Amino acid sequence: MAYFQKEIETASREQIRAWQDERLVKTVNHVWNNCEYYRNKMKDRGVEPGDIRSRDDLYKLPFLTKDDLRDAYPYGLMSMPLSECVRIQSTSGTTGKRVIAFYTQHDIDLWDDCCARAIMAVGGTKEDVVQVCYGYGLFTGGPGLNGGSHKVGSLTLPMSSGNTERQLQFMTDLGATIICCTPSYAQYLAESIHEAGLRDKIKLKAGIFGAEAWTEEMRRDIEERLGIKAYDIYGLTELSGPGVSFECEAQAGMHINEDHFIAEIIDPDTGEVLPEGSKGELVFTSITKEAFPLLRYRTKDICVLNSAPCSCGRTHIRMAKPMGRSDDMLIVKGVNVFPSQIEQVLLSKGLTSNYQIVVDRKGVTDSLEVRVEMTPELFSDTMGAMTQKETEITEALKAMLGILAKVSIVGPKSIVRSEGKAVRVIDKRNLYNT
Ligand code: DLL
Repeated sequence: MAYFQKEIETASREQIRAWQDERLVKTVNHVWNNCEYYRNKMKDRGVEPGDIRSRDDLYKLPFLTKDDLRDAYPYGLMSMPLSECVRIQSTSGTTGKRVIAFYTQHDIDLWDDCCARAIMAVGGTKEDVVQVCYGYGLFTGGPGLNGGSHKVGSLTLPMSSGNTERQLQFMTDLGATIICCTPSYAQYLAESIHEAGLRDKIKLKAGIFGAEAWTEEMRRDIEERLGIKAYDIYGLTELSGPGVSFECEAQAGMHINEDHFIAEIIDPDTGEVLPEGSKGELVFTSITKEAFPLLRYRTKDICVLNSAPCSCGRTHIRMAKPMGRSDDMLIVKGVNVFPSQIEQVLLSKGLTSNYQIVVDRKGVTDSLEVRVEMTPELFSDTMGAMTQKETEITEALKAMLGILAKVSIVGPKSIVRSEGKAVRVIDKRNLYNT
């Protein structure tokens, strides 16, 4: 069993708790003294640094939302002088104004440690060749895993996203053993490897996939097609990037780096803190960041926490795969629909995860269409068999969602492949509003 920082990763729960108590108090004082935005937010809530003596007092602090971050753009949440900052990263801004996160060198060091833990948890060592095909640049995926891979001492291939032909060339010529990319791009790569007849030429043993929601069905599909173990990694730009949590060999939830982040689960409607094991919105407090600390940041990701001991020996609490963001949830005909539920049905019925969900509205009636690509096996079948498959999926979706969806099986390769985060939903109702 190999760890990057064994003493920290396997520390007792009491020790983790002690770090959290001490570091939370320090962070609260740090933002109070150095950031007017936080000071005002705390004053509005009637809280002073002296009121926060341990993590039991966390609930007293106000929540921070993405709107606060946009409001404070670009420097409002800075808690260090700009001269101490050495890097920015940024969100894509697809759901509104960009958010910029700032880092001191110390912040980057700790972030790299988190990613190094993730790489070693999947069996990575300095003997490995790590191919990073997350985007480099403002997106955190490339820089984060790159930094982690350097710390482990692995040979790092800083490929960035896209240019699939070149990815395959480096993968085979340099014998990459660990690949890091979005799960949707991993599927695209698997497809391309298969088509190019390179399956016997690759040496991959593990993949570190994250940045978007993906199902257990998709994991099995990737593992089978690439002959690897597929591990999940989670993070968000606001908190540093990938490596906030990561999966170990047990593949049973992602260990949150609790010496850097305190996690809470809240009821997204009332803000009430829920007991461990409840499903709700994940809220994070960073306790070691200098430039851009976040207190009680609402991620909008819906998941469950579990502090039961893990067979890997790590003691840090685990989070289940987020089942999607509360803002990814579609309301169709008044019913809540998560794209991940649809993906689960499609894969369980032997279809691909190349799918698109189209929501429209005629008058006052919503419609839901699921377009999914046929597999080569289905392709060779008769039209009758395809229609039968469509009916079978329609019924399975009805059972899962409670509403009727029109299922269209479309030709292979007719749905655009993604090199980063996949775009699964086309909500034409929103298009009419803009
Ligand atoms: O996606 C950081 C990242 C890069 C994570 C590479 C993992 C690997 P953002 O672009 O700011 O940052 O998006 C953050 O993506 O709130 C989740 O909704 C979603 N997300 C990230 N990882 C996962 C995951 C990066 N493993 C948002 N499973 C988060 C499900 C994920 N959703």
